[in-house]
Amino acid sequence: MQIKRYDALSINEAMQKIKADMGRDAIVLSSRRLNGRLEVVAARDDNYEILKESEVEKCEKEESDTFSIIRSDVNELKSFIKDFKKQGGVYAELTEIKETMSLLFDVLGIQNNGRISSPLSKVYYHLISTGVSKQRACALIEELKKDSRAEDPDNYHYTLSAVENMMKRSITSSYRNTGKKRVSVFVGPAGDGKTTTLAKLAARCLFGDKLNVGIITMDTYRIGAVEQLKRYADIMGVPMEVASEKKELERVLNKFADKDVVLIDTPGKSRGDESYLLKLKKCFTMGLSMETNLVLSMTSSQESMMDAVARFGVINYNNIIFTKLDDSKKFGSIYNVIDHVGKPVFYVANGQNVPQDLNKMDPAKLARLIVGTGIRS
Ligand SMILES: Nc1nc2c(ncn2[C@@H]2O[C@H](COP(=O)(O)OP(=O)(O)OP(=O)(O)O)[C@@H](O)[C@H]2O)c(=O)[nH]1
Ligand SMILES: [Mg+2]
Repeated sequence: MQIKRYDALSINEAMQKIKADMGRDAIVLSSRRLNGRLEVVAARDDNYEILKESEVEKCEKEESDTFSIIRSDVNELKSFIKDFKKQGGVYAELTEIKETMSLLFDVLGIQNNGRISSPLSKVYYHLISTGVSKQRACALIEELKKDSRAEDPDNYHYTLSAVENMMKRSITSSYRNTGKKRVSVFVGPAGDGKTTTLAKLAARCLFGDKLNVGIITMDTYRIGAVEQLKRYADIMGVPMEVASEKKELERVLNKFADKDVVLIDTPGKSRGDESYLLKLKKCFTMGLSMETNLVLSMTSSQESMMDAVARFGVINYNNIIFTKLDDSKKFGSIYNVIDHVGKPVFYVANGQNVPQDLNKMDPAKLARLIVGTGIRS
């Protein structure tokens, strides 16, 4: 085993030096700051492939020690980030730390048993290719390591289905305390598919469940919004009312007191109109039990989705509906969002056709969708 010490200004720079000097199989043993500079100790085992069985055990112990060192590095970096956030105006440093963490997650995810081609490493790469964040992919791999069969190189299929099951279990924990409500509200960023999804659900309640449906729109902002929903309501023969503020909303909700289901559409709000969200929140605090669906488009970037789940958190939404799955090839961001906010996903939309392009989802279907390549029943 070769062990070397590297001096650098940042972990990012140190990792580049290590990679260039010792190659991709090198692992970080320790790192510490000395007078503003960083000292990193890295190692590479040249004889890994010809290790005897007795040595493998020793090696695995060393490796798990290494991972705990890396894990402590990651924790250290996390606390750096917290401090930097407090200081503000340190975008460059944050970017560097983000890149460094990304590299560290790679080291954690790839270096399973020292073999880049191990089934766990393949699963790690697969998860990342679906859009699952490196941090979450690493956490799943760590969990997978508890299952010895998951490391069988001849049974990659088993390893993949094991990670799918783990994801299913993790998603299931977001489905606690859920229950259908009579009144359902649709909120979300502009153009993400609120009105279309509402129309699909209205048709499903009406024709599928034979329920008595009423529709309300609060979107008096966008030109043509009322007409858009009215067209759907007229085709289905469902009554529709318009309400732009709390009093009106109370009035039309009373009017729909006899309905089994009331669906409420709201205007799409993009960044920069936080006061509107507070106004919307006030509208919905009328002692009436209602569920709120946050509608998010799969065509949005991961950052935009995370931004939306944070901003609309003011409204305390109950569920998330992902739309435009037909316009996306990978679905890992669904897992990132669910894992982050812990809210259930009962529906996903995969097309513009009303009412057919809507799929009922559960944790098993979601996990299959994310790990696999599409919606299979
Ligand atoms: N490809 C695809 N397009 C969709 C889907 N859902 C909605 N759309 C389209 O996305 C566009 C916007 O949909 P809307 O339902 O009007 O979105 P919205 O969130 O109500 O928009 P605003 O009210 O303006 O905020 C329309 O052209 C829809 O046909 C979907 O699942 N897949
Ligand atoms: Mg709309």
